[in-house]
Amino acid sequence: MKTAFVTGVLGQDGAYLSKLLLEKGYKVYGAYRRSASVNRWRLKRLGIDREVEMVPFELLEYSNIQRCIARIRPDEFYNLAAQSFVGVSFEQPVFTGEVDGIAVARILEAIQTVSPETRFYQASTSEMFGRVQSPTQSETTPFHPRSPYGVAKLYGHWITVNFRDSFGLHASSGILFNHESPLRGREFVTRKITAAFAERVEGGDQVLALGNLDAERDWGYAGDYVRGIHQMLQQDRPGDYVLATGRKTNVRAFVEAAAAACGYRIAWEGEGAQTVGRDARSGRVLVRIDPNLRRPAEVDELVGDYSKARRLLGWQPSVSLEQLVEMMVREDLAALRRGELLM
Ligand code: NDP
Ligand code: GDR
Repeated sequence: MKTAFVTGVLGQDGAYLSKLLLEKGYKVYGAYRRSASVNRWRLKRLGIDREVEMVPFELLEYSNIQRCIARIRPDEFYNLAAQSFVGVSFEQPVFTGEVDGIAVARILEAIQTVSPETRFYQASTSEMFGRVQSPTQSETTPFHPRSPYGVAKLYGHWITVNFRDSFGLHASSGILFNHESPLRGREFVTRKITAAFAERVEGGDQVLALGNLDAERDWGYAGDYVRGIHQMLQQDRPGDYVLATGRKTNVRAFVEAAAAACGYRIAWEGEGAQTVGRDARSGRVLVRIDPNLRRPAEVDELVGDYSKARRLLGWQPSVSLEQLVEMMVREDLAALRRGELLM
């Protein structure tokens, strides 16, 4: 039986990847950080909370990382844990640098020392491209990160490449564009939007406050992306791969799609910070702008070129943006109708 060690197991990708690995017959060790209230809602939602062996794990503590790896000596190590919120990284640049950057070196150092046969995956990101220099971004596009998060992840990416080149580790980096799902955290804009509209339908009266409506992202479905992550570690040779859909959409259009899935049509009025989105039928304000939600430096547009992954991994996305929005709204509504609070 193959063994996999998944950091960030309680996050969106950790949950989907663990489910996939269990289906493939792996023994899955799920690494989580200790806290007063550990929340396994995603694993429960996928029905796998009893199947994953949970391991307390802290990215900031080298001895803890080394002990875990020495004890388990996993065939595959997926490093998904991170301070993953770009906005927060402007408030916590040093912490983000430690967790998303330096910690990757800790893990690689520990693997090299106690389990050099372990295959390693690093969760890199399209945020490393930042101020984009070409219409689409691939593995060869130059990087120019625009946030402390992007800068920290760039260190994580290069240290992965470096340990591969220097010590021959089977270490791969997945440069993943935004991927979403019903299990996405509510602080990210897609889920913030679908959850807000679902709550409206169920009688809520909160106006949805957003920052920059013009940002363009390449949004895919997380379930597709974890398939690609797993495939990267099944290759004879390690490498770096972009996973994306090749299509970009702005935040405004995502709002309209989520509203439509809930039976609303948005009528926009005003400019910039004065923009509001009304329900075209009743005239009620559904969306407003909160300038505090804008970032000190923004990534205006991203759209990925995943041809390398298609060619070498046979990977391609299977869920369109319309299907994704529909799926997220449907699950949010279903959870509310079961009487659950949206997480
Ligand atoms: P989430 O934020 O949902 O999950 C991240 C997990 O990391 C959380 O469970 C968190 O624990 C854990 N974590 C944070 N800090 C530590 C720490 N110091 N020690 C141990 N665990 C820690 O992220 P996603 O699942 O969306 O993303 C997975 C990875 O992929 C991240 O590295 C992210 O940066 C990267 N990525 C994500 C993309 C996306 O669109 N989703 C795109 C590209 C890259 P807790 O539950 O306690 O908060
Ligand atoms: P991102 O995702 O920063 O791309 O990082 P997020 O959903 O936070 O933002 C996407 C875009 O929407 C704009 N935006 C808002 N964002 C949030 N969170 N809240 C708002 O109210 C809001 N209004 C507008 C943002 O400015 C941005 O342009 C995600 C994370 O998963 C990272 O970990 C990952 O690496 C990248 O995707 C790829």
